Amino acid sequence: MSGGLYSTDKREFDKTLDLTKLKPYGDTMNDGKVQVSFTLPVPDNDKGAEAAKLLAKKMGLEEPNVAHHQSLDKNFTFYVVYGSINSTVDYESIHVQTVEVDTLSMEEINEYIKENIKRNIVIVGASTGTDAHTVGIDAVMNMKGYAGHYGLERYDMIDAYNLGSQVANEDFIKKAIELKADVLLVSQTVTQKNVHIQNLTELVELLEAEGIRDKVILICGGPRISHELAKELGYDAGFGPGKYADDVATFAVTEITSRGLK
Ligand code: B12
Repeated sequence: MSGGLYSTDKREFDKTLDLTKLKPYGDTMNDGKVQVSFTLPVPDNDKGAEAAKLLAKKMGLEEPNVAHHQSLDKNFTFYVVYGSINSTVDYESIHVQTVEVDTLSMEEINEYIKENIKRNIVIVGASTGTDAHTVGIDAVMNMKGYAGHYGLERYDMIDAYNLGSQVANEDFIKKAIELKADVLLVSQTVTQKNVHIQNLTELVELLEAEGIRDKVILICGGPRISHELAKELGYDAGFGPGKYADDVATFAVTEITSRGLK
């Protein structure tokens, strides 16, 4: 499968593809094949496999087939089930809110700051609330970076402070004020019972109460964070998987200049 499927010549590529009725692709166009995996709290036996199949049917899978089952423990079994779905979506009518800036390289960002902001900018980041996951915020901030993208600590024109994890919103704000932060980065990984929403919302409320919400660029990120959700919660931007320090820094520096915060 190539990117050509999604280009304008898509109908030349495959005459049966209708992007207004998009279905999963397994082996042939429009076969609707999907794979789901889950764990059931039952022993690994035929009855468990039948339960997995019935559940897959209830999820809307036609002709489900338990392709893999593996005992995790005496009373827990992991299943992989294949099947087809009939549902379609209209790909042509989908509009997604995304951060619309062309990502600059580290060198270009340093240059941009020198030319347009004319001083080092201060970025303070943390995993807040009870969240103990540090890998995401480290990926963005640590000197060594992640997946071939250097982290913010390596940028000459950025003073980056990574406060680590489980930082209370109040402490985060206190530190941000002390360090005269231009940009705040918040990482949220755990989403159980919507704790990320509560945490993120509380931070915005506290920043507003301190009267500094408008004076900083506020950015959140994490595996379940989209730009759309971030905007909804009162953030300037949100970044999820596949986004790195250069994406965040590009947004931050261009936003600082366009909002006249220098
Ligand atoms: C490692 C890990 C842990 C480690 C964390 C160690 C550490 N120092 O970070 C430990 C063992 C401590 C842990 C604990 C828990 N974990 Co955990 N953990 C993971 C795991 C395996 C990997 C997460 C990770 O490091 N990803 C790699 C990073 C690079 O990806 P990322 O965070 O998405 O970051 C990228 C982007 O999202 C973005 N980004 C992230 N943050 C930010 C911030 C900004 C500002 C920006 C711009 C971008 C950005 O940039 C990054 C690079 O692209 C995931 C499962 C998985 N495979 O994803 C579960 C997972 C996240 N954990 C989970 C859970 C449930 C827990 C616990 C509650 C388990 C428990 N019952 O105790 C505890 C919670 C502890 C707590 N108080 O927070 C669940 C979360 C489910 C949910 N929907 O909430 C997951 C998904 C596992 C699962 N399938 O159940 N965990």
